[in-house]
Amino acid sequence: MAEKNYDASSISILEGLEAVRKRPGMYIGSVSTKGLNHLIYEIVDNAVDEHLAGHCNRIDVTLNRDGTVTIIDNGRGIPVGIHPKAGIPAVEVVFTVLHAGGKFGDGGYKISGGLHGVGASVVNALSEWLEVVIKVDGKVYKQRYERGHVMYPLKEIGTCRKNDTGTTVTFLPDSEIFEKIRFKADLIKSRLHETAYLNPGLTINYENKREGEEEKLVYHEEKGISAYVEALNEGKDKVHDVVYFKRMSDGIEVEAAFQFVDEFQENILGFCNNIYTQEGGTHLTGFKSKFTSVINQYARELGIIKEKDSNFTGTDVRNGMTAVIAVKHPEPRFEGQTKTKLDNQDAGRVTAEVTGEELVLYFDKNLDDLKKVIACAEKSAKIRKAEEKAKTNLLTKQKFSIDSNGKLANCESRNPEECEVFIVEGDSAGGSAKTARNRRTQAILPIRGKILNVEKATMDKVLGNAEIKTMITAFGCGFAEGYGNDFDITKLKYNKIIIMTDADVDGAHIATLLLTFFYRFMPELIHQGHVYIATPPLYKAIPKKGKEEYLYDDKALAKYRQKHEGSSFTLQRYKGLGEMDAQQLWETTLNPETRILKQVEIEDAMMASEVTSLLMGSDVPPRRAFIYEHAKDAELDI
Ligand code: TTJ
Repeated sequence: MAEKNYDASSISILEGLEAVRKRPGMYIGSVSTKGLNHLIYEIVDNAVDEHLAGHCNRIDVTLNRDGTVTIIDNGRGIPVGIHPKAGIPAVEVVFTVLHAGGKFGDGGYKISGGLHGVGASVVNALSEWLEVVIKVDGKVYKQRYERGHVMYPLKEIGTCRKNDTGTTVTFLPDSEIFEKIRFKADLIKSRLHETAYLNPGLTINYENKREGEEEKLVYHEEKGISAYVEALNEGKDKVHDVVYFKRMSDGIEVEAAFQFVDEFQENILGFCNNIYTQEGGTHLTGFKSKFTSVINQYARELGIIKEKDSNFTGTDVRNGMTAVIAVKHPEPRFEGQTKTKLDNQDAGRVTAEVTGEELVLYFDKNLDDLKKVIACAEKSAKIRKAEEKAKTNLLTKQKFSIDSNGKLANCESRNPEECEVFIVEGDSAGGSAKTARNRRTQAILPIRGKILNVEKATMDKVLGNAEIKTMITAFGCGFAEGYGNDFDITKLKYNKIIIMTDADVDGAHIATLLLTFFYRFMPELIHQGHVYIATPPLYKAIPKKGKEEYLYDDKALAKYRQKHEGSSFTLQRYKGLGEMDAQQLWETTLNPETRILKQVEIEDAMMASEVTSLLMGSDVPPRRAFIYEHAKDAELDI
C-alpha cells in the first residue's frame, strides 16, 4: 500500500453536529435498538478501515457493566496533530465535524466514509459522553465530549512504549435520543463474527462484562468467507466441499465461496467493501447470471439437457446453494430503498468475468462436484415443472376457499392504510379478539398449533399448509420465493400485520416460525416495516384504592411494587391470551391508543430464521445445546 506522510491535513471538513441530534434517524436509520447497535459498528468500522490499510490486526470490543462500550484497536492512532484548516487536533475534527471520516488519502478500500461511514462524529453527537484515548509516538492523549461538545482540549495524560500505538473509544449512548440504550449482545456478536469472516487477518476480542451475561469470545477466521459458508451450512447435508476463489481485475477484487447442501433453498450473501448488501446489486447479478450460463453449458455438453429441452432457470441452478460473494471496489455506489444495493456496473461485469473463468477452472478439474451440482438443479427443475401446473390450480381455488371455511374475520374497510390484521394464537383468544376488535379496521386471523416450519419444508409442502395458504390469500400480495416471484407489495391489504401469541415458550415458538415464514417468503413486509409483535401484559394489579394497572413484564411489576410499597393490592397473572376477556384484550392489546407494539426489524427475522434452522435441523446435539443455553431467554425474547 502506498504510504503517504500522515498529518492532519487531509481530513475534509463539512459541518456541525446539531443536525444529527435533531434528526438522528437520517444518520443511523432509527433510534431503536438497531440504530443503537449501529453506533458500535460505526466505531468498529473505523478500526476495520485501519486494518484494511494494513496497520491494525486486533480490535477489542467490550460491553462494560455500566452500559458503556469500549472499542480498542492497535492501529496507528488517530492523528493528534493540528489540522491546518480547522486549527484544532485532527482527532477533534474526527469527533466533532460532520462527515470528517477517515479521508486520509490512504488509497485502498474504506468502510467508513462510504455507506455506513456516517462518521465517528455522529456517534459522538448521539452519546451522553464519549472519551477517546490515543497512543502515538510514545505518548498517551485523551479528550472527552458530552453530547458532542468538547469538555477540554486534547491533553497528554501519560507515556507509553514508542511502538505501542492505537485508539481507544468509550461511549455511553444518549438516553434522550434512543428508546432504549441497552446494546443487544447477540446482534453485536453476530456482526463482529461476520466482520472476522470478511477480514481473515483480523482478531476481534469480544467481551461482555454486564452482570449476568459475562462472556468472552475471540473471533478470528483464518479461512475467511470459506469458513463463513461452512458455518452457514453447519448441521446440513453437504453435497461437496466449499469452492473458493479470489481474483482482482480492473482494480476490483472479487472473492467468492459456495457450497451446495441437500435443501430446497438458496442462501447468497453479498458484500461490498465489507458492507452487507441486503438488497443485492450488480455483484450478485453478475455472479448469478454467469453461474446459470456456465452450468447450462456444462449440462448440455454432458448431454443432461438435450437440444430441444429448455435450460435450467437461475433458481434451478442455485437450488441448495449457500454462497458468500465479497467484492472490493474503490468507489462503490449504493442505491435502493435502504441504500444497500450495489449499483456499479463494472462490479457486475468483473464479477461475471472472474466467476466464469474460475468456475470453468474448478469444474474442469472436479467433474464429480459438477455432476452433484447439476443434480441439485435437476431436482429443482423437476419440482418446478410439477408445481408450475399445481400452483395455478391451487391459488385460484384458494381464493374462494378462505371465506367459506370462515377462519379469517376480515375488517370492513378496504383502505389498506388503516387496516390491520392480527394473527392470533389459539381459537379461544381468536374468539375474544373477534368480539373485542374494532370491526371497521381490525381483522383477526386465528391460527392453531404450530404452523409449518418453512426452513425445512419444500415448496409444495409450504403451499399445501392450510395456515400459510390462508395468510398468503389474506395479505393479498402473493409470495416471493420459488418459481414465480409474484410477490407484489402494492397489493397488501393491511398496513400492519400483528403477531399476537402467548408470552410463553409455545407462543415464542409460533412467533419465531411466523417470522421465519415472512423472512423467507415475504421479506418486503419486514423491510417496509409492516410486521409487528403485540405485547400483551403479564399482570394486572388491582389496588384497594385507586386505578387498576396492566403490567407488561416483571420489571414493570417490580417498579409497581416499589411505587406502591405499604399499600395492598391483588395481582392477577395472565398465563395466556385466552385468559383475558374481550374487554381486557381490547384495552391491553388491540386498542391503538393504549397497546404496545414492537416493530419487527429484519435482524429479528434473520435471527428467528437462524434459530429455527437450529431448532428444526436434523442434527440433535446442536439443538440440545441451543435449547439448554437459551432456555432462560425463551420466555421473554424471540
Ligand atoms: C489515519 O492515518 C494516520 C494514521 O492513523 C490513521 C487512522 O485514522 N487510524 C485509526 C483511526 N486507527 N483507528 C482509528 C479509529 C479507531 C476507533 C476505535 C475509532 C475511530 C473513530 C477511529
